[in-house]
Amino acid sequence: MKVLDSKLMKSYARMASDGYAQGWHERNGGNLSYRMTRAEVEELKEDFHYDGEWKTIGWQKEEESAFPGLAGEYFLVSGSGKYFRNIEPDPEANTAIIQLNDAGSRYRIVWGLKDGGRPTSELPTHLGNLEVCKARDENIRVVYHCHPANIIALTFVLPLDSRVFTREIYEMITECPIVFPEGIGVVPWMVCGGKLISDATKEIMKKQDVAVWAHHGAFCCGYDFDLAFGLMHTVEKAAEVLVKVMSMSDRKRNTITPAQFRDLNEPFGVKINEAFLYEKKDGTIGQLPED
Ligand code: 2HA
Ligand code: ZN
Repeated sequence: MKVLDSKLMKSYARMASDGYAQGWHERNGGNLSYRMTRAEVEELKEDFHYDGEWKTIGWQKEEESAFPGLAGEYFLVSGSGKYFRNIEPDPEANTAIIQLNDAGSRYRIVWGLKDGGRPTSELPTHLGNLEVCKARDENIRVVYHCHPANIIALTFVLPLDSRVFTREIYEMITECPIVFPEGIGVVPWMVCGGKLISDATKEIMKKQDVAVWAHHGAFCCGYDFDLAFGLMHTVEKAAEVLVKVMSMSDRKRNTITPAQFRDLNEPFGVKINEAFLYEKKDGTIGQLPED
């Protein structure tokens, strides 16, 4: 089958357009990667070419940038400098399918980027995340990065602390702790595309499905495009409510209490991480547990 006719490419491109429609992908902002199943590779490989050069993965020395947990696997990724709004009209120019070598230390393009180019500048972060996510749950295949305005806005006013960020977001929409009971990790400002930010994000993704990058955007993972998009959408919607609340007051008159959050565990079959259910003294927004 042709990649362009596949359900995989159609779902990938639809997610790119949905993210663009949300306003999360100004210019070339954001990137999206998908770890293909064996069945998808089998179905599409008649459309692949295997004459591409094996290239090093990023900023690091080859031995430092190996992803052995992903050796030999195939990924559908967005292109560096490409615009999300152009993916659905022309996937072959704006995305690529890459294969990693047997050491997981180099990649080659087997499909796409037909007018030239490289995979996303955040490729090492995507592969690092996909590797740790696969190790904790083999079904996680999607890693998504975008620039949602309300999440970014909150990184200027909330303490850059995973507990505070998670708790404040949780209080905004009841569904939040059910959708991401392990909460949100927060990475302080760092140079994007670099090793430091990649390592920091990977540490978060070992346990959590969402990582906020201060003054930049967010990363999330999921089993499929619906879940990854839905997760980002949920976090950003809650962030929007919090921005509205903070625009009206620095204090909440009413909110969801820790005891009420615990009441969600049983009916929804989740175990909301207790680290986020600390007691607060009053309705002040952005309190640390030790405040
Ligand atoms: O331009 O979003 O973080 C792509 C990015 C880099
Ligand atoms: Zn970005």
